[in-house]
Amino acid sequence: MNFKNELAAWSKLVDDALDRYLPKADEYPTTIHEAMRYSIFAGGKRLRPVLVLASTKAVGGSVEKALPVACALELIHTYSLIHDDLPAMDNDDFRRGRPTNHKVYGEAMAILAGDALLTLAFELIASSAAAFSLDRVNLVTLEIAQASGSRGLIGGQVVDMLSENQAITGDIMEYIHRHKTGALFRAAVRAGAILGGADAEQLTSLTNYSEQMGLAFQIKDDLLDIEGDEAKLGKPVGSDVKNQKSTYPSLYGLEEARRMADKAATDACAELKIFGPEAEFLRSLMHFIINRDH
Ligand code: GRG
Repeated sequence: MNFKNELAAWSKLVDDALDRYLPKADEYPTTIHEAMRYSIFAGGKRLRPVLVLASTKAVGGSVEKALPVACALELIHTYSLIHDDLPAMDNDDFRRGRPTNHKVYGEAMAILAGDALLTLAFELIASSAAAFSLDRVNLVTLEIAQASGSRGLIGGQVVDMLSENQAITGDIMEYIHRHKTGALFRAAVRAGAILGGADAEQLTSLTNYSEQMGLAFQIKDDLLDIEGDEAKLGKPVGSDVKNQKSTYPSLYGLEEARRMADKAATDACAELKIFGPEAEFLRSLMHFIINRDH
């Protein structure tokens, strides 16, 4: 199967599993279940769950058995987006081309929908004990809890909020991205590897892959933002780099940011050399991320 078809097949596997794991929209109390489903099925790329599955496959694990943990990562990612969009945070009206959760269900319900998704994520991880040893489930729980907390995703969000409207150093920007974006990618890859029974060398290589991949993803995200904004304004790409908030292109310039993204992607793939064809999907995923247009 080629990469695009495999990505579509795994995304469908994840979507179907999410549909099974989430309470149905008509289950009482219906509003919260509708609100949870509204954001989960809003057209996300499913990168984090697919990373869990690809990583487990790379070390010879079972994709089917890893599905609850894969879905848990998507639930946590979606909760963070719902909360990030709230008026107290980014105050966004649209996400994935649709009105944000709080615009449809109100602020209180959006907060609760995010809370419920985060809680369900850990319920799903715990339910994996039926398919894996308790040791592995315990390690995966630790991994995902740490990546989601104040030393991970939430820490990144806090530093981002506190840095708003300030000139920040490259180190602070790196902290923000490593935590806000990188932590969940890293946890996804490591969780898949742990579930699949990775040895120490495999786990180290996959961890390094995930960190370089997260960096490449973030720089690409910054580049897409500039290209999108400037296309809308009819300006040549890169003309407004100095007026942007702190991003890789604004701190390092457009050309250097592109070079950094390419280097991170190359370094990510180099980490996969100890794996055989089972890691082909991870290599292609890196290329997909670095070449994506949204
Ligand atoms: C509120 C705890 C809390 C955290 C919020 C996720 C987040 C932290 C903020 C959203 C803004 C942002 C740009 C975050 C960086 C991570 C990122 C690029 C998210 C988008 O990920 P994609 O492209 O999204 O995988 P889809 O929609 O495809 O799932």
